[in-house]
Amino acid sequence: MTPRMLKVAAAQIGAVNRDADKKETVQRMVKLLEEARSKGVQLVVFPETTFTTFFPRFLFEDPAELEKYFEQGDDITTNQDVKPLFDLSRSSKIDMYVGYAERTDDGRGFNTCIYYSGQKGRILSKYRKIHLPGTKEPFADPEAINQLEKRYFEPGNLGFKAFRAPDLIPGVAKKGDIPAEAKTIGQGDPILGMMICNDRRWPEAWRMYGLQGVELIMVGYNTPWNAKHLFGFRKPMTDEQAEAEAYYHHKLVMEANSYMNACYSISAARAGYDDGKFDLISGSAIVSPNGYTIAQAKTIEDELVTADIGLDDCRQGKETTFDFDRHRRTEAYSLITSQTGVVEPELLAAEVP
Ligand code: CDV
Repeated sequence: MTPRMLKVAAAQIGAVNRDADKKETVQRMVKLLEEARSKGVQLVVFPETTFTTFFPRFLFEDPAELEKYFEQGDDITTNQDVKPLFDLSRSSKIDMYVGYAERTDDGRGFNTCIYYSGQKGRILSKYRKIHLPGTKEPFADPEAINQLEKRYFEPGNLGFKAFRAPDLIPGVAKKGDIPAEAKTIGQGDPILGMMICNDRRWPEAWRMYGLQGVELIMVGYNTPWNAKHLFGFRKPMTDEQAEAEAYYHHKLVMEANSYMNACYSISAARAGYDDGKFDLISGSAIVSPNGYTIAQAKTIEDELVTADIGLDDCRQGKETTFDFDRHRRTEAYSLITSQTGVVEPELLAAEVP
């Protein structure tokens, strides 16, 4: 059997200010893609809403101003400002995950990412963020950092759909090579899944992909470390503690969920201090199916984080501890899809016999 090896990268992007020129930001992405090409990388993951600053932190009174942060149309790959990135992906034959704010042809707004196949020269898959954090209305406190994703985006309507990426690994099994009744775990073109930022904190999202045999999850993110109104004020913290905790939670969910679904993951941050004051963690990372971080960003700037990964390593978990077929007990999981919020057991009587 062909060893299913891949060289992959997270392309972390540092600060992008509110008034940044989109063409210049795309040039920063192009530079990272050129570095990826020089290192023989086959697949690059860029962050959430990569082309602009993370605009949902602002309230826009002028719709025309808001629109500058969206990419218009169902297929953005020929939009003038961003086209150079897709042209380079195609000429270099490097596949990409890219996040952006999508304004559809019929005027709807989504927080979206696409998987663009540099091999095929077209979009292979699209995902729209399902777990939108934050609020619709700004916080009353004028000092608060807002997260108005519920105002600007609809929850994603494309589900969690895994897909196979063709031509990334030569010589793998194709349809017809293996009898239909044979167990085909760990063969064929790589099975990929996409999430966006807050989705990575929800085990349901990972399990949806896990159930489709996913081998590599890609996630772009914008995570502030000091948005107190958003995270709550449960205990006083120094800035150092708040920052350390935001990193800890990011690493925790990437490692734990990669392990529990026996898949690799790549996470790519929009990092740094936008406008010199809006903090975002870095921590772009590549995690193994055993839950170990095998490569991680060292800076809060533009940085390419690379690793060689062997997709066959997913088999150990998928065939043993997390062989879902043998060990899952769906008859005990009905609350997960029938109930959204928490329903606690009733309060106890004053005296419990
Ligand atoms: N862009 C995000 O989805 N950010 C959230 C923050 C706001 C909690 C995150 O989960 O990182």
